[in-house]
Amino acid sequence: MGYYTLLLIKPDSTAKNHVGAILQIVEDDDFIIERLKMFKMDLELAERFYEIHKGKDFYDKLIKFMTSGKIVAAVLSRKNAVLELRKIIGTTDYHKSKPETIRRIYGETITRNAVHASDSIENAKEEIIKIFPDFDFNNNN
Ligand code: FUP
Repeated sequence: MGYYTLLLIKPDSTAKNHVGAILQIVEDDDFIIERLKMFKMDLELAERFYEIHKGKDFYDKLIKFMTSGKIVAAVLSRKNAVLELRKIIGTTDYHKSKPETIRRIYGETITRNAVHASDSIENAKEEIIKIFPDFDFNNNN
């Protein structure tokens, strides 16, 4: 299920110097970092990235948070990448996550929950293209 997935290390994590620790967790779980960049999301990209949540009660708070500071975006690969990354990030609501998961270790609230990971192969592809428009899924290296 899905060789590539997208990881976003959110503004709460970059502000607290957790980038290296989070990347270490994914590398220790056999993910390969294929692409990596640090930048501040502008409003246009944040709205496109989270368009599925437009209209929900938490949408404005989510957009404000995601544009509030630098993020790190990574295309990661491994067998069953989508599923395996979701396993190690934990649940949306960080405090319900299993111990040892990234959100449980580094999350602060349901919005400031440390990381994003694509939740399906289809979404992984769409999200990777939004952040890395020139990513070539057939000939990455
Ligand atoms: P996830 O796929 O686990 O990131 O969760 P969702 O796609 O359901 O939510 C996307 C983001 O919206 C979450 F990372 C955090 C934020 N969110 C809230 O702030 N409040 C909520 O009640 C639900 C989600």
